[in-house]
Amino acid sequence: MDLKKRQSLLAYVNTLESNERNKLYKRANELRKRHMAHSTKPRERRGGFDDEGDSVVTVRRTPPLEEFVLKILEQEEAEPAVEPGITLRGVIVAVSKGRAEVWVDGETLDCVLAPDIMKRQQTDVTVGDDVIVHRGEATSTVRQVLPRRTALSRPDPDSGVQRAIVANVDVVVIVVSVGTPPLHPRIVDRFLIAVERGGAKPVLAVNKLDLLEGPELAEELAKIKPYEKIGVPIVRCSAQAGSGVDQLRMLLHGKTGVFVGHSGVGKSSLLNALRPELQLKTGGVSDGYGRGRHTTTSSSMLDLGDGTRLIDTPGVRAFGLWKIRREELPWYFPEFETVQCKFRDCAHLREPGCAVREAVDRGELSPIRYETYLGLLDSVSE
Ligand SMILES: Nc1nc2c(ncn2[C@@H]2O[C@H](COP(=O)(O)OP(=O)(O)OP(=O)(O)O)[C@@H](O)[C@H]2O)c(=O)[nH]1
Ligand SMILES: [Mg+2]
Ligand SMILES: [Zn+2]
Repeated sequence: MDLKKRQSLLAYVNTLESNERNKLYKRANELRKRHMAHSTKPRERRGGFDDEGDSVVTVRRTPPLEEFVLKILEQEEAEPAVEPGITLRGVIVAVSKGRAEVWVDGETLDCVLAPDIMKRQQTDVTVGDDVIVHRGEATSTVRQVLPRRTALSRPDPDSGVQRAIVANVDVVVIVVSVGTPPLHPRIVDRFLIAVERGGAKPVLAVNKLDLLEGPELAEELAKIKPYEKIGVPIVRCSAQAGSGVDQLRMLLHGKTGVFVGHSGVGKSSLLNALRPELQLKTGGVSDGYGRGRHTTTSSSMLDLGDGTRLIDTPGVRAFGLWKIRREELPWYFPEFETVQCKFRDCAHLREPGCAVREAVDRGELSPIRYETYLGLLDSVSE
């Protein structure tokens, strides 16, 4: 067994509850006893005298118990034991290291992840995933993650591996706020690309409308005009005043949706406004820049009871795009097509006569969206 395999199996052992672990160690001990009884390996010689007059004493080396724990786990991975229990289909509503909560027929099962699934947990297991669960006498185990209909993912800011945010949602509600925190269009552009790539539909929710009025409000709302132009459904709302909440409810009715965005924009507050019984924890905004306090720390799926399922997620600082290709980028800026740049395969960068660039200069295309585009182009050209 190679080192990686050993490490991943040992990591799995650490996720087991103490009674499961005790059972495993008991079995390993039995296995070791049998092994020792049948072992034909020559005994180690130490001290005493052998045939040739050398001094020897034979002692039996006892292999560490861990070896037998690993042996059992490896064997079970190759051919899962037929334990008593039933196989069920469910949906993941929360995930933690090595474990998942799964809704099965209206009941929440606390499950462990099978070792082969745990190995790729960040990429392969997330809230919204449809799964096959084996419900045993003591433990329920997620045995299989079913193919996703839609996905939303990003590179993990620390490790760089692909990290699934949610799976199988119909609608992604990108939440921004006016005032505190101020409306940041750049993250909206990035989310829109990730949503389109993953196959879900976007909705832009502009929250905290109660905070501003007059020219200040107009200035913030001007930032969302480009999204209106490209046909993104927009809800202007206030979780506090309750405005726009009905419109949001209508857009989400009967669907599975997720709320994403920076910390402190009011994702959890909007969910509470949609269904006060949820009583999700909400936090303040902490500094002069109106940055949130990362109140929600893990994603969870909530059932509104009318066929609507909504996922609350922790606020993100930034949002990267997973392995996007340079040629792919202009597809996600549909407004570029409207000006019909005459160059085929134009990167709309510095090419003289590029219609996109000219339209930006004339103010017909949003300079902010164009800047996002240039930023992304730059990041994929490295
Ligand atoms: N004035 C006003 N404040 C709001 C509104 N919506 C949310 N807030 C406040 O904004 C702060 C952050 O709200 P949360 O709902 O915790 O924000 P979040 O997006 O869930 O933040 P994270 O969980 O950290 O990602 C709280 O103090 C809310 O009371 C709104 O419509 N108007
Ligand atoms: Mg929250
Ligand atoms: Zn061009």
